[in-house]
Amino acid sequence: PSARGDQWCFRTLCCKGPPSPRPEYDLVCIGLTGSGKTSLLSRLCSEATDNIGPTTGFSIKAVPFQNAILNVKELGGADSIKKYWSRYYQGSQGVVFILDSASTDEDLELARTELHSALQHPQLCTLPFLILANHQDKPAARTTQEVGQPHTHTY
Ligand SMILES: Nc1nc2c(ncn2[C@@H]2O[C@H](COP(=O)(O)OP(=O)(O)OP(=O)(O)O)[C@@H](O)[C@H]2O)c(=O)[nH]1
Ligand SMILES: [Mg+2]
Repeated sequence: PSARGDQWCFRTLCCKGPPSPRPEYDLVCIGLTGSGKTSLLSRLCSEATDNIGPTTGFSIKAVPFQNAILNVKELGGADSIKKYWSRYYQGSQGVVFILDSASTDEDLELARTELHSALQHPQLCTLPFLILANHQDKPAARTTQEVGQPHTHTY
């Protein structure tokens, strides 16, 4: 190999420097049980989404994007866990709230109540807030506009 080639190899292997670090942000992900929090985060991490069970407690995933890494803390949505959500809000820099757009009206109202208390929580109320209307593939799914409408009872 020529001296030039050696030099090229050396430069390529040694002089490239570390990849520029991506900024990291800490997010909290909430929503009723079954809304699809773990499924969504697993998909974003290119992990298998079959055999996902309800999250007991919380789970943290580092979700890589081109310009940033989001460290997302999912809080399980079961009733026994939901009541402790606010204990895990501290340090969050953003919020993702997942809705099941195909749920019953009753569950959607329950989700609305939880969403409103999260939006009003002192540790969350100033943060960027994403509300994701999930389960859009189901025939019964409400559109994002319908999800946003206040529920009207029809008798
Ligand atoms: N059809 C459909 N099914 C979904 C979707 N998202 C999640 N699921 C299914 O819904 C079920 C519950 O999903 P999870 O991701 O465990 O829900 P979760 O919000 O993490 O639930 P908890 O951890 O109990 O709070 C699983 O069987 C998923 O396969 C979706 O967009 N469409
Ligand atoms: Mg989960």
